[in-house]
Amino acid sequence: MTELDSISQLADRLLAAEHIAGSIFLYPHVSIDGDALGSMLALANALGQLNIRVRMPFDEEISDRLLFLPELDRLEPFDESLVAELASDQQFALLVDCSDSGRIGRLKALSDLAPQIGVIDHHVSGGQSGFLRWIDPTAAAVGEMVYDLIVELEKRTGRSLFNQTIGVLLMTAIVSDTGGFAFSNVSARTFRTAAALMKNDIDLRTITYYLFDLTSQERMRLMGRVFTDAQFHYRGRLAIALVDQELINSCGASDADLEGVIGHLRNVAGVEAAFLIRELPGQDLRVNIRSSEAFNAAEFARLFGGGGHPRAAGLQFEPMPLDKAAALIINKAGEWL
Ligand SMILES: [Mn+2]
Repeated sequence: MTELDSISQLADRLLAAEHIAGSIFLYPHVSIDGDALGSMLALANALGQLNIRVRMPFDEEISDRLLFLPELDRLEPFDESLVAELASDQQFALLVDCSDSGRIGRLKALSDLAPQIGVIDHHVSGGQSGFLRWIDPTAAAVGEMVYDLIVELEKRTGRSLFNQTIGVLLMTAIVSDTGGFAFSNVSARTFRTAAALMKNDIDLRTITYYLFDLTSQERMRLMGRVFTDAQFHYRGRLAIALVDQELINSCGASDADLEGVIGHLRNVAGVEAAFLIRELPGQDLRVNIRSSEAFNAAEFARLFGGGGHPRAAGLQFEPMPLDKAAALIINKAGEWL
């Protein structure tokens, strides 16, 4: 099936919803990000303008970085006790930014009951959920695909659907998945889509501030301590930072405040592999790895039962002193560098 067929069939199904009892349910992946949330809410806004009923049961805490988004009040708090009642109103389930209902958490119990399932996603690999699958790995974000889908809906209905709300939501989706137009997934299409969205009077700086720059005193203190104490080995080719719960607590910070730390370690000139070893609240240790092309982080992680991508991977250790875990990592990595 070609791209054109996929988008066309999905548009057909969405527009048919008006004449079928019940609502369309949208499902983002767990650990929701700006792309999944922005794309989902934008599509819901467009469909709402066409009198197509959309519901978004929601089962997560939204990160501070996404609380600036419009239309968050359209999300419905989900509880397993609501499954039967919600299912009776569900005519179509659409997975957004994921292609496997195994990635939507507890909501799978509800999506499994849908008479039909569809998928809109840009990840290469993934599961096989859904009979209507539109997967475009060339899209930097699902936000680009939802933009095309809304254009298609405009063509078919003769209605004008883009507005500032959709603009902010889709721009957030794209900015989020491209690191602010900085990653290698950015294409000419990404900029064409962004240029079209900008016509809706978008405040790009507000989006980038919340997504990337917003910080807190606690997080700033924690990062200061972590960077000050980071160790470098093998003439600066390996960077490693250790974080225990006591350090996090003494800064008044939380585990989530370590987001981004590992990227900074990897960015240090000369570093080929960076490791962040943190103690989790249950005393297990989590190791995040970021590397340059010279060091395959996923293969390294697999040595210890972990996994991931070639340049970003992770593994977990049973409770043990941080120093001991660091020695294991440093010694093994030394054989690779
Ligand atoms: Mn995405």
